[in-house]
Amino acid sequence: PVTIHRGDYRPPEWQVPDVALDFALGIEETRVSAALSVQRTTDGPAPLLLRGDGLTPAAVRVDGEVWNDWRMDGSDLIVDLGERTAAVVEIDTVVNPAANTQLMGLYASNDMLCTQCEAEGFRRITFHPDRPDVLSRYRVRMAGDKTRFPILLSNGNCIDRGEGDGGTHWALWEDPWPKPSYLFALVAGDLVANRDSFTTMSGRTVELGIWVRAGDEDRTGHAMQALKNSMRWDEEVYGREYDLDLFNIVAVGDFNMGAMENKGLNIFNTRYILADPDTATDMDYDGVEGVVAHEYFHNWSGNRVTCRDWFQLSLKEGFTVYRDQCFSADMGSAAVKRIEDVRLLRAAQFPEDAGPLAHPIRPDSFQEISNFYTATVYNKGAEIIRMMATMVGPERFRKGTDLYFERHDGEAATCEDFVRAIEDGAGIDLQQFRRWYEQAGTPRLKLSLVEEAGQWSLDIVQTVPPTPGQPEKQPMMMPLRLAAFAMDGSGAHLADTLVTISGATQRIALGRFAVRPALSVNRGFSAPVIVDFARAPGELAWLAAHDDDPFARYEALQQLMLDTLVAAVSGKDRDPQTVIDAVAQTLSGRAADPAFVAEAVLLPSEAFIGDQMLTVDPDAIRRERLALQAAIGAALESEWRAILDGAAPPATDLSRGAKGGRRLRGVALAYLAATGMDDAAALAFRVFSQADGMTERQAALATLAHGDSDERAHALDIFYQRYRDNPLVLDKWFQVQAWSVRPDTVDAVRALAQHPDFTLTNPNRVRALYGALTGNQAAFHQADGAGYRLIADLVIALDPKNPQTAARMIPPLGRWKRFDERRQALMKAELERILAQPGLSRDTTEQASKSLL
Ligand code: B3K
Ligand code: ZN
Repeated sequence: PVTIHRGDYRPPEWQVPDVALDFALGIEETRVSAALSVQRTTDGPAPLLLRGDGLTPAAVRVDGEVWNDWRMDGSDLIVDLGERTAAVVEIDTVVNPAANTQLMGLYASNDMLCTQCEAEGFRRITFHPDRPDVLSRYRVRMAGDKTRFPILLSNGNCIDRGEGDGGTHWALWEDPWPKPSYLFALVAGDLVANRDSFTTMSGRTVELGIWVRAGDEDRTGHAMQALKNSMRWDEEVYGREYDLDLFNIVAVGDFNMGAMENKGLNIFNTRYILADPDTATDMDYDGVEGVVAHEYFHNWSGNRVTCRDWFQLSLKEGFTVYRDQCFSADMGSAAVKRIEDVRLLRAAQFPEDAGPLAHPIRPDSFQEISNFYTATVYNKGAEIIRMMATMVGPERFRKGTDLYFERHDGEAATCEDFVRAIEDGAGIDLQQFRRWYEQAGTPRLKLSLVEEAGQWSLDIVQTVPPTPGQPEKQPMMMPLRLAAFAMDGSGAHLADTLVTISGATQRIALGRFAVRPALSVNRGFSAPVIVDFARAPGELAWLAAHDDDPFARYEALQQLMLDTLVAAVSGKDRDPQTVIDAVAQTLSGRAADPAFVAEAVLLPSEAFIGDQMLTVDPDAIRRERLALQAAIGAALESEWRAILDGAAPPATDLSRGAKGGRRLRGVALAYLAATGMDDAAALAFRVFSQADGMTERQAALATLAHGDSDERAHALDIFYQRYRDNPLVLDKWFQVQAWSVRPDTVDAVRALAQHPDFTLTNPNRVRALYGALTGNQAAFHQADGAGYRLIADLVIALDPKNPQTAARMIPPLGRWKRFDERRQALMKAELERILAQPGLSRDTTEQASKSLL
């Protein structure tokens, strides 16, 4: 495979100011005629390189004449235009959407046609430079059968439509905004819309449409509200107004990712559009809101200002994730949102940064760009933007982003452009801060408190670990929010303070305290780092109860739980009483903020416990975590029962209080069930049966799925019969079984893969079953290697159909270095078995071979 390097970037030799596309639509055969008006940017002649993937040119014309000066270079088309500086190049291609199982380019999903072009899918529709720094105005004509495709959509505005021969009709769409090919979209199918409108800050009316299959329209209300809220929020917080008269969203059932921000025509995984109380959990609702916002925000951070090349992906993704995080924080509880974001970062990004696939948020090289839509580029990328915002404060950050949009509107920009705009607009020197774009690896801050004559200071030693290709690291610049409290009742207090860390070692004065102060550090997770700071359980418990920052209270309780669990796993006796008391104390505040309490009292995940250990022992972690869960469940039984005794808020009530109440009930049920009490299964079954919505129903089902009661089988059956025709809910049925802590889960997953409702052609279903398994640490790492084998079998079977989704299943196998020798050997053997497959995709080859290093 060819490795592409960031340093090799060269500007395009040809620009394509205009693209005209003509589609004759068919599920099994779609004919595409493309007319590219090209303009040379170089002084002398240069061949026109048009990328293709799986295409054959049926005809090539230049300025209306049949043209023979072209050749294929692999799958690309090279057209020799001689001395010409401009030309209209016309190319005809034919594609088969029904056979497109990769779900890149033009494909069929449930009898409709849709596209996915980011990053390099446009070249599967027609020949084109297909690089993000080539921006064009698009004019799209499409024609097709009226009954099969009553709805014809593309980017921009529909400027004409009419009837054709033989029961066909056509539509002509024009997008006035120049865009890169990855933002092109087309949809044709039998769809119905939830329509609404939005009046922008300057008084323009925008027609909004959310397009779904007939029968699903009643489940689009939440997405529509989220869209309107996002549009208003971007005006108020960033001064960004929508720029077309039309904004359409289409939901499709088969989709590789969450959604796609195509200009004026977002295409979504149904999972992030459809929601009603009977079928979607509160978390699903939040997912819809967050992804709708994310894609909408891309209209400015991504579309109006796009990326120069794919190494700059975090320019649009990191910034847009940061924007959607702030939006969701504003719509709900900021503290809970921050906890969720940090939990995700630790679960998905920290392991990536610590493993063989570690890369900077702006990678230096890749073989297949699809492999770089990672938690690092997205979520660590968002943390980097957040740090800049934290260091300069909201007003100055806004000046920086205003300058960024003003300078680069209509351009394909770089991460460097963004940093410079923040420097100039906000007035800050980010020279050293740029290392966050260059260096991979999670920085570690080792902290110690020192005292001299009653004056206390904090000593910080910063290290950035070596990562593949980067043996030596320089210290990073980061904002660290801290506070210090006297636990002796003297009232001495260092109030919330923001310091900038930049050295390998640094000392920070905390002030005068009679005894060692309780330090609250990295408040709000101001920097995406690992803090290494030994603290007594009593100090952590005190902070969990008294810190004035809710995120810091959460962190203190988590650290206390983590210390207790790690000690237990390492065979040290650690009395759970401090944890139990701290949980009880936190629970006493549940009336004020049940959502926060529900998050705070959850035990750290098995994977996160494993991340604290040199060699992960999945079985001991499972055992000790369940034991602590049972101890807390039993000790606080009356609290948990009291939470469950009250009536559940009606499922249609989506207020913060109601959602928080339901979340806490789910946690209470899990704690009670963990005790193995006689009535636990009956209790969970009662919650399951009485549930008036999916949040309670799924929580109860997941709890039952861990055990082996009769109620378990009964509930799974009821759930299946009730929802077998609803793909998104059926995903949950697969998922809860793959999450189970039962010892036979790997066998269960293997059996479920043979279930008539399981299919490899739907990425949601694959993730629901196999993705859940890789998230189930003790099951995936089952000592005999059966979990590894199952995932490798999946990758091998899926790769020929959908390499992008197959390759995404590999990273869990790449974490072998963290496990014992036996497991290491088993994991590596599976990676090698994958690599030995003939005809393996570039996606899977890159992930599997890098995972072995
Ligand atoms: N920009 C899309 C990513 C799609 C990439 C698929 N290989 C989703 C998003 O981040 O909004
Ligand atoms: Zn995005």
